[in-house]
Amino acid sequence: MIIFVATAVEPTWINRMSDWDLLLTNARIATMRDDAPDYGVVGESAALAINDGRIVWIGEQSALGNHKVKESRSLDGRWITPALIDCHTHIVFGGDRAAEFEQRLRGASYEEIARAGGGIMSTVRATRDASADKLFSAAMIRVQSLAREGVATVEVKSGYGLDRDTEIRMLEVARKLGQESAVDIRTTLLAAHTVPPEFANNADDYIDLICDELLPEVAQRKLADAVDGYCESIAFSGPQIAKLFATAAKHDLPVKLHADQLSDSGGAELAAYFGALSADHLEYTSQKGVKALFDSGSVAVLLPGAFLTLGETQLPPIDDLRSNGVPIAVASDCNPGTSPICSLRTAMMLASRLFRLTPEECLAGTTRNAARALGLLDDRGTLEPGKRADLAIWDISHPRELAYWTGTPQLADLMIGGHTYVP
Ligand code: DI6
Ligand code: FE
Repeated sequence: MIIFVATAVEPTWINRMSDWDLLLTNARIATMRDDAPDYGVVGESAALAINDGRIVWIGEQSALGNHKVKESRSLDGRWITPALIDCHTHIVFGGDRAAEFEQRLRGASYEEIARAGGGIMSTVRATRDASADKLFSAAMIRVQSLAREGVATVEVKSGYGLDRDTEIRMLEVARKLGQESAVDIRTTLLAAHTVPPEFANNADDYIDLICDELLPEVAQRKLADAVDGYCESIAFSGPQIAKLFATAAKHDLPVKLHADQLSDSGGAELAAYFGALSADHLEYTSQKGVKALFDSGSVAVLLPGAFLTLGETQLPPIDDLRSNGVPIAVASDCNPGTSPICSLRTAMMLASRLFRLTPEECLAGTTRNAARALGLLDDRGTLEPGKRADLAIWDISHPRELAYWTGTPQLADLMIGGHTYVP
């Protein structure tokens, strides 16, 4: 279909060489650009044009010039935001931990369960026992659930294998999730999630195995986009993580860190020292850690699902992060132990209820800052000409509703790379 849209003013940015594939009109648009106030809202009635999967024009409809478009669609006043990005998940795993959930409700602590051989290790056993097909089909259901809420990019960590074969299998399954759905899956090697039983009291040797064998293989086969670790007294020490990160750098892999979740272990400083994309959790991060994150440009990824599930009372240093200008992201941390929450909208709601992030901070945290936490801000996370046309189209009257409601089917359309995706 060829439609000629004729209006008075020439737009400032036009792809003059080609026609446009799709023009969305009569929209409200929240660009979420950080150089614009108030959600980066564009006028009262706005339009957005897409060509070759990229945004080519955004502006007030009255500024739209004459263009040949293959298809034009009126959004009847619906809102467009950047598609959401879940920048921290563990959605590939075997089994579940519902029985532990009951034990915890009866009074057992996370640490007690872990020391009795449950906790992460029970998921490690179930994951080692699961076939790739089984891991894939269970994880695909989680990807689809996230996409039904407007999520177009999901980061997926390994870390429930803790041996060469299972860690590789988890990453292969994660890569396949990306191949078999339009959702973009970014994979992270988290072999340093906890010390496996085979290396009990010998965490150094396990780190050596990761650095000498697993990480080089993963890098060579391009199975991971980043490397993560868990810096905590129950997992790995600062020097052990430093060795891991130095090895990641040698293989040109960016790093991120589970930092200061249960105690101030200097995780934020360590992440910053290595120029990490992000430091995640941060409940116990000090002011020094916050300053270090600002200096390194790392994103603070807040995970209110784990905070809630663990019954944590120590809040991350939100005011310090804000006043120091550290970009804040929000993610689901979906995992069977500490955040059985496969819903980014729920994480947004929890971030505002538990951490008092404003709805705008929650949306920036699942778009612009989540993209930055994955090293993807040049490509997505805000609505700007040149960026990938990953759009969430909502039946809402204002984007503040996105951190307010949960469980309501407000997503009218999810576009990934310029194409509607129905999960
Ligand atoms: N921090 C967490 O909250 C999860 N991993 C991590 O490093 C816990 C994972 C689990 O309990 O299965
Ligand atoms: Fe996590």
